[in-house]
Amino acid sequence: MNSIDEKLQPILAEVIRRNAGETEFHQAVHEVLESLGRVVAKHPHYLEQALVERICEPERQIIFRIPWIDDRGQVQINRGFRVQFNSALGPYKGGMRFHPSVNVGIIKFLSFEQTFKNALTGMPIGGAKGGSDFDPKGRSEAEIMRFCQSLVTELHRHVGEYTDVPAGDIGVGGREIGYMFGQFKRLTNRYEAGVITGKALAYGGSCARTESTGYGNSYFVQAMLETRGTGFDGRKVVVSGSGNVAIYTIEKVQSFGGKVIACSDSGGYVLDDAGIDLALLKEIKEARRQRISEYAKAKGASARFVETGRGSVWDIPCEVAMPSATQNELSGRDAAKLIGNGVIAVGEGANMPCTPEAIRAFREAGILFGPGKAANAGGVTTSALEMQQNASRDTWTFEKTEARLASIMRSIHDLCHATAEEYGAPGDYVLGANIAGFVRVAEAMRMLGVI
Ligand code: NDP
Ligand code: 2IT
Repeated sequence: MNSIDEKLQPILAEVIRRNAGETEFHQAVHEVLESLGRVVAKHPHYLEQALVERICEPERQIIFRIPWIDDRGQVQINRGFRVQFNSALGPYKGGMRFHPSVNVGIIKFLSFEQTFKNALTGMPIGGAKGGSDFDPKGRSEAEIMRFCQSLVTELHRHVGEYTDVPAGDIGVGGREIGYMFGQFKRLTNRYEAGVITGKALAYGGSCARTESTGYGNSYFVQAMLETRGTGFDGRKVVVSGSGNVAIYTIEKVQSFGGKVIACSDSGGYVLDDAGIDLALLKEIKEARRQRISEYAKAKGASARFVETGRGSVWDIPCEVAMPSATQNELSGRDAAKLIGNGVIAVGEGANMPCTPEAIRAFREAGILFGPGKAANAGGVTTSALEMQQNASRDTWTFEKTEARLASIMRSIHDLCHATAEEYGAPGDYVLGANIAGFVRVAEAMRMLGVI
């Protein structure tokens, strides 16, 4: 289950050599290649025309300087990235991340994952990701705006409705999308709504885009639970993070009857045995933009805050775990703890939140495990629905948009499930997602010739 076919080993070796030090990218490629042994054994033609080698090499990588002036009049320099990984299925598509940890290896792993995720949705979108090492924490509204404007002053040359369509990710929400679209519109003198997604409803956004990643992961986990004749009702759930994905995961899980007892941010986690008070969480995170510790302060004795370093959110006993913060946030040790505490399902809301050791532990223990490229595909799915609405100059209702999201999440689940079965690994969603995503991209690439 966990070794790479010998025909594929040289491809991983070359990826490691060519992308030295980019450990997250190596990790993501390793996981996909591990799944492909069964495909090339059954269909050796995928080894022809350096197809797998080409799938592991980004089509284009853009790195640029972002100069901007802070509120004290000092010049600040950040680095901007856009990795346009694969456009076999449609224009490049994927979010922008603002976080001090961003580097080319992280953006490369994210855009590689995005390529297969987008293929799984069945929508006509290729894979990309971008961002900057800019840290939005503690920055004023005016600084955020100037930074976004400077970033787009370069990025606008590389994006477009038919070329590459950015969106949000960590540190990039509705506010930043607005500033980026505004600068794009000004520089190009075009009201090209389809150049970016995650827009507000006031200027071409889609209903349910804000909610879609968290809602989508909840639908995916619900579908996995149904394969074992059960659901969320009455179950204890732990969600990590307290950003966009986490908040709307909590909202949907609660509506399914699950009880979310904890969530977190980089400073620590809060445990609320009565169930997370979503209105308070939204007020603290979306309106006041404060730390999660404020939640426990507001709740007094009924909630507990545990600082990072003094414990992990994964120590809390639960039946469903939904990591929704960042890559490699759930270790092999955390997985062992969750399994010991009786977890039955894990849905990755974040991209690659579980380490390879954690994934191995979950798979070996027979835990239902929804990998990010399938489970968190609801966000980009709704982005593609936003692009459809923009292209047809139409606006759909929330109900219609959410119904399409729910039905696409069901199709992604069923595709991964059926593919795992077809390749002799029933219930293995990692294998199913990697193979199904690969086959869609590879088939299109074969038809397009060596490009
Ligand atoms: P947000 O910026 O809204 O929230 C991120 C949350 O994760 C915050 O609570 C943040 O805490 C925490 N976090 C981020 N980095 C770290 C870190 N290094 N250590 C500990 N905690 C951290 O981002 P999103 O909710 O949009 O994204 C969360 C995850 O979901 C990411 O992996 C993203 O790639 C993925 N994703 C997002 C989609 C979307 O549509 N937005 C779609 C699919 C996947 P703090 O505020 O303290 O930094
Ligand atoms: O990781 C992701 O899928 C996203 N951040 C959303 C990408 C998008 O284009 O909506």
